[in-house]
Amino acid sequence: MHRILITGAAGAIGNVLREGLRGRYPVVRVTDRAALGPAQKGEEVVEGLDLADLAGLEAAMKDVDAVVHLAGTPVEQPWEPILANNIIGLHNTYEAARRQGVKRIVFASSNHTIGFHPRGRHIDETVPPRPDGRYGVSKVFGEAMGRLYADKHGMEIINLRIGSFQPKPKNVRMLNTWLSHRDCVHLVDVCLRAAGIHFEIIYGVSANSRNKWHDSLAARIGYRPQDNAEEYAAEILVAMQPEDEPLTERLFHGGEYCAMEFDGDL
Ligand code: 15L
Repeated sequence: MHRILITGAAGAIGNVLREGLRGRYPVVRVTDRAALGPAQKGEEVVEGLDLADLAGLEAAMKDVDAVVHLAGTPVEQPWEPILANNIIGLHNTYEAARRQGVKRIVFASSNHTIGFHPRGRHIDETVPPRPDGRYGVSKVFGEAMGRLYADKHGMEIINLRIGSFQPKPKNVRMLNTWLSHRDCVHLVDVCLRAAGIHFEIIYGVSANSRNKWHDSLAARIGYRPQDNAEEYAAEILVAMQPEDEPLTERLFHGGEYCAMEFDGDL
């Protein structure tokens, strides 16, 4: 792996990965439509790149071995930005990568692809999607695009269903779903280096005692998370007991995303 590209490098996860992966690969190219600051040693910077710009994306993918695709709308939003960034922009990203012969994409998918699965149950990567909003639907679309480009074009795709990427867990749900910064860097690093990849789904979560998401690949490719949300349990549970969580949030893996605009039956 000589040159990797991180899209959305100015975002929350992007910043941490930019910092954490620097020096681990000969060249780390970073893109974003926002400002990225000066290139550090071993970096190439492409600023002002919008996902609508297929030609620009193609240029940014030249001589790239693997893409970590973070760019897009990262939260629940109205349909228009999700359509532009996570549907059309996602397609442009895959298409640009294919045209430039990029071998691997590590895609920032989300736990909101499976948000409406009941939280009482442990789940793995084979459960059917149950998105909890437009954002979740767009991530299911992103995973399906990866499936197509793996099967039709032989690209190597890993979808990371990221949990709650935070410096530390902030509420009861995150005792299950937290992904620490250093575990995230380590996870993306092992995904970039893993051998024998075709199309995979991994849950992006730390070594939380209360974790309910399991996949068969992460440990096999060397993911050894170091952080456990349980260290913060006492401080979180002083502020809020599990039974104080709103019902819609307590019942489903997607938490507050399930509660948004909810008018279904429980
Ligand atoms: C995500 O995918 C979102 O980007 C973030 O805003 C959180 O909602 C996170 O998941 C989570 O589930 O905690």
